[in-house]
Amino acid sequence: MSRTTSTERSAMAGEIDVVIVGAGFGGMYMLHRLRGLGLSAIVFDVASGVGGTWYWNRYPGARCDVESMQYSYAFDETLQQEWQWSELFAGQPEILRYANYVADRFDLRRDMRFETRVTDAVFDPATRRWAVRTDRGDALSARHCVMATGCLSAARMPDFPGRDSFKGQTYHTGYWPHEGVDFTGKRVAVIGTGSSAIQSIPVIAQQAEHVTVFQRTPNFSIPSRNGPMSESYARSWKDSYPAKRAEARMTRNGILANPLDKSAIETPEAERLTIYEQRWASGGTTFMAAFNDLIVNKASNDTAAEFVRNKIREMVKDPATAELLAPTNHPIGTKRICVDTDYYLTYNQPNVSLVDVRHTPIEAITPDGVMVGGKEYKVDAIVFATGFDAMTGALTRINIVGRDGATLVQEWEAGPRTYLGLMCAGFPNLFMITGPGSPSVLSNMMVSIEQHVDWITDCLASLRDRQMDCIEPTRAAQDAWVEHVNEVAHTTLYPSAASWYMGANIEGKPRVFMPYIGGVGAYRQKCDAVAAAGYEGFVLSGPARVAAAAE
Ligand code: NA7
Repeated sequence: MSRTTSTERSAMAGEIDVVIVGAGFGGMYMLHRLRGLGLSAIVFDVASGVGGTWYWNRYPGARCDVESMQYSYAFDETLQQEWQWSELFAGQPEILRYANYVADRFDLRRDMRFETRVTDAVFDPATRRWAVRTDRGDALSARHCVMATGCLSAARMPDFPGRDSFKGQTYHTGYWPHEGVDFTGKRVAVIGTGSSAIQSIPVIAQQAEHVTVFQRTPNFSIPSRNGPMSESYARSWKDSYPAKRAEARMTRNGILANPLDKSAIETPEAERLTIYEQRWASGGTTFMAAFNDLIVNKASNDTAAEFVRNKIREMVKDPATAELLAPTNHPIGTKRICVDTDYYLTYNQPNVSLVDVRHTPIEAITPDGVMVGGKEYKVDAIVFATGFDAMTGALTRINIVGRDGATLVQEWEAGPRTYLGLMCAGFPNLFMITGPGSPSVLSNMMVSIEQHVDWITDCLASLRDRQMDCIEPTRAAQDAWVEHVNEVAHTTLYPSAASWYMGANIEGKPRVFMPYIGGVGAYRQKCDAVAAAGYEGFVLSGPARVAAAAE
């Protein structure tokens, strides 16, 4: 006998409490919490399975740069006790297995519709509902929409002249073929040197006959020191998970990193170098927690940047290649710092070469390769490791039309504007998970996702208790928050880099620092205070009030 759930019955009737867009970690947990409230909810995703970012980014070497013991759900004690990570930093296949395990464990798939793209979400002020359409012809009426669309999910492919003329295979790291790629005996071009390239190049170079890397901007990368997860290390976390998770939630970026509360520049050089050496030896992004002022004081930052540049010079045998790989055009950490396994050492291999395309940009893709400065680099395959339309791209690709008929694209013409990165004025009942204006990509995404989902769940429960069904931020609250986000960003060195945090990787995208840098701890307190004050900065309304207004 087949069971008909409340969500299925609602969906058949075309009306549903919540449409969730995205079946990554945000959408999965959101669905779980909404079920707990007894609401009907349905999740749509273009992918054929759960996992979001980890569904798509299957490129060789794809790995999380946050430690496995910290990059995992904390909402269920049994789950966090029973799941066993095999490595200190989990690779993409293992994280995807984890996502699938969670989906099975909480029976999430029955309310998920895969291979379905949400194309439109249009708010109807008369009914206070969202009309949601998909590319499969679904038409639903939802009270609320939750955009769990991910921050790095809209892949960006530069429009090089002649791109379609290339006779070999092309790949984007963010859309890697599920069956994998065998580069044995192939000449491979990799365009880009961001995190995806830095992780994939050493692995591709183990197989390929030759790898030519086209670098426009070198990035700082720290060795991950990845290795097998020992039973005792996992135990040290699991024995005190609740306390450790609670502590992580109040940190700056949601990661326990033993930050040193000391200025780099005020520390004597010998001691400073010892501290950097210790951080380098332990590896990972927590390198930036070596001192407390690396991201606010240029002189301090310079000491860390020079330390890493010297490491690159030590590791890379050819001095010219080493200098090309040593970043000098942005302070360390102001572009997302990378974490690697043998990235710099790979350039010592005879089958790996580096081409500088900063001063002489890529002119064209030819049928046989890549043309730079009149020279054609002949290759059999091209890997585009060229990044994403970060933070806003996945949202603006959906036709989202708000209360007054304006689209989200129009509202965000001069840069994204949100209240708390959670909602946008003019778009009632539309929530974003880790939206611009929240700590999002500057944090351990799991911590931020859980905080947003919990806040949204409490908000919907509170609306129901008050017999309200509509919530929207005021423009004044939104303006004040946007101003605060900018103000805090400009107390740091972040805006000095042409990063995807600033929208700088997309032609024509406004240069606005998008994530909130005040820290996940301070941010959580702010969100909680807003809720405790009766959703300060939001307007709550319900059927009675709307009916009265219409009379
Ligand atoms: P990133 O970090 O945005 O890197 C993209 C790379 O592609 C970067 O090196 C770019 O150089 C390069 N790029 C982009 N367009 C071009 C053109 N036209 N010519 C040459 N090079 C180009 O994306 P990733 O996927 O590596 O990483 C994204 C995040 O995922 C990462 O930060 C982690 O959080 C996980 P540029 O710097 O723009 O000069």
